[in-house]
Amino acid sequence: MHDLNPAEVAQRIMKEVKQKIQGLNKLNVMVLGKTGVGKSTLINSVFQEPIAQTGIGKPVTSRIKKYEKEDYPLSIYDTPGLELGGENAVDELLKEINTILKKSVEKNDINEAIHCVWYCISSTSHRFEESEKSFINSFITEAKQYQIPVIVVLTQSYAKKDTAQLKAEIEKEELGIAEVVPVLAQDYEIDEDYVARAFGLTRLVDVMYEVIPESVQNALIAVQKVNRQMKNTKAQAIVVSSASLAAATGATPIPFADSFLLVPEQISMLAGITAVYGLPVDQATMTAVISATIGTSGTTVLGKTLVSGLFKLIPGAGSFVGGAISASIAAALTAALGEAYIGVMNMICDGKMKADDLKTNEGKQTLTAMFRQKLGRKRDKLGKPVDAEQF
Ligand SMILES: Nc1nc2c(ncn2[C@@H]2O[C@H](COP(=O)(O)OP(=O)(O)OP(=O)(O)O)[C@@H](O)[C@H]2O)c(=O)[nH]1
Ligand SMILES: [Mg+2]
Repeated sequence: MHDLNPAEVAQRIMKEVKQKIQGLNKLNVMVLGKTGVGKSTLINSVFQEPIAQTGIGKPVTSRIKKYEKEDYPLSIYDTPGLELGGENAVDELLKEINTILKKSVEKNDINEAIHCVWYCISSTSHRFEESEKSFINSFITEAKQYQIPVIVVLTQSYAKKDTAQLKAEIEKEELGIAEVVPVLAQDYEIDEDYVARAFGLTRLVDVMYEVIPESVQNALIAVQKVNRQMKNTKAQAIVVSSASLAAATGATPIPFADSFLLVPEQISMLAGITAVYGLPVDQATMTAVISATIGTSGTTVLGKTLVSGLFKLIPGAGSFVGGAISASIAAALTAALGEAYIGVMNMICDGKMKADDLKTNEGKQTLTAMFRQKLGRKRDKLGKPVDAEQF
């Protein structure tokens, strides 16, 4: 059982990635706003999986559709094609919204409750229309009662001055909105020479993180694709705790041949990080990750590979005595592996690399070099870097 090869380890990791994602509570967001303001564009720009684009929305009511995907911790309630004209139609819609909000919290299930409402207003409308004001006013009372935060998103904000004015006008009303967040979800071509760049989505995700229940924060980190800092911070926290767990394992001097004892912490760490970034990493890619770091070939025993000299790269590893792996070496190896993997995740997010590239020699060399560089960092006993580098 001790001769785990990279493919087997990778298989375990992939299983654990799935479990970690399934273990997340489901984040439920309701998106309101008139037709054409950019709700779908916003949803598809913020979240990793284009669920509102490809998913077939299930009609919840005549005007509200719910989008979700199996084994994915996100659902979106959307109001496609909504017009705010006609008293009756508006009253009817308000009733539907309130019923959904009410029902969602009355189930007393975090996976069913609506955690946040985005009310979208297009910045191009220039003014806060009376109809929108009374509409927000009507459902915000209800939402407050169920402690559901409402964020007003000013979409299509390519003219910053107009947007700032509209934001101030809305804030003046003191409607009880969590925040008014201006965004441009996608770059907007004003003319051939001038393109307004997308902005504001990071802020939107930050505001959401603050107002949603703590128990769905991890789902938000995983499903959003615009706030990298949020993912990096979470991934870094996973590395720190895995490294200190590994230190605890390594603290009892164990023979080198047994250093595969580190594996469970590392498996859990790589799985956790993979879930945080939400990138499509398959088993073959994960095998390559293992091979390029703590293992070298399909037959290498992870423990033995450690013996083969990696620890020489670790500052202070000379203190290693009598065929035992010290707590600090265990922590350093784990931390370096995690940091290198975070580095790769970021390269993939930046488009500098594809997950598939890790299967090529060049990709593996990039990762190996990154791992070695991380091994060379100065750390405390629990694997926490003491230098200024970010990860
Ligand atoms: N460039 C750019 N175009 C946008 C942006 N937001 C919306 N649009 C455009 O505005 C149009 C309407 O956007 P949608 O996202 O379909 O609007 P919607 O609110 O979902 O509309 P309904 O589904 O009809 O309620 C589309 O042509 C989008 O491409 C943006 O941030 N940047
Ligand atoms: Mg739409």
